[in-house]
Amino acid sequence: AREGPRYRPRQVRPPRGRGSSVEVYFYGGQVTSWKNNFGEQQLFVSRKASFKPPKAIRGGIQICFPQLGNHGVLEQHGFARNRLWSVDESPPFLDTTFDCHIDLILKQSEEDLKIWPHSYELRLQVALSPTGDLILISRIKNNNADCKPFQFSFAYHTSFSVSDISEVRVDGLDTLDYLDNLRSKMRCNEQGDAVVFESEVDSLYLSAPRKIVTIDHEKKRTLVLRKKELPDVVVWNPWDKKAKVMPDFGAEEYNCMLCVGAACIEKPITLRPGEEWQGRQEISSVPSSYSSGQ
Ligand code: TA6
Repeated sequence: AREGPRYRPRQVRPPRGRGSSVEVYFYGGQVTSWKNNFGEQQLFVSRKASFKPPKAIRGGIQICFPQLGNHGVLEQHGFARNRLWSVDESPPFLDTTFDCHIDLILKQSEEDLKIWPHSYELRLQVALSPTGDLILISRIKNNNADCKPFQFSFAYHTSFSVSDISEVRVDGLDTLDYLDNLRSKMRCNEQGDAVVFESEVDSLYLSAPRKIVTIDHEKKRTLVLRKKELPDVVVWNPWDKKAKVMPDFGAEEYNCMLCVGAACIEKPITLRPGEEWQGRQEISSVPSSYSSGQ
């Protein structure tokens, strides 16, 4: 049966015919397409992705809240990516300088109260800048009437489309400590080391600087990720073995995707009633003449 409009994507295009565009699903509050000003697709979504419950959409930018991974009592990556969001009708609470944006809100549900007994407000603004950059701003507020604080982790689990994963390099993560989830141990990236990909990678870089640069040689393209209030960076590629066992992921698709996203995991955020937090991730896609030193 045709899914209702709630499970169909919303296209967002800037005025004056700029080439950029963004597509968002209310399911998961998830960006599933971002085209830069040249009209080039920057994000990866698996051809085997499901766009309705119970699986989160495989790819795009998953909103992981209130936890990342399964280091907590909730389902993997929390519940926000598995819920139906709605259009946020209240006045844009965030950056109103953008002439192209969509504002979503995830409303508290009775079922969720049972698994996460806190009253919260999670609002997301997805915007395109005049130069075609993609900006995501999330605002989380503690609305607990019982004066209880709550703690959460958060990630923009961002899957980029790349030409050939073995041709991709991530700069800006050198000298950082990182949690290697494959070996469940802390490691350290040496000075000047770019992150390159020859096998499965599942890492959480801690307290990364504000700018992360992903360089895709074949596409002659550089993605620059900037972030605020999101100190950590998740980096993930399942490689061939994992790819084969994920039902919503094509066996060969590990070659053409890379997840690099801003997160706040190592030190979860605590909000007291009435307090709020804003986490911002901005990505620009520039021709690869750009050097990461800039
Ligand atoms: O990137 C962090 C991570 O937790 C990886 O360990 C891997 O599990 C990935 O997210 C995908 O998780 P998912 O629940 O979407 O299959």
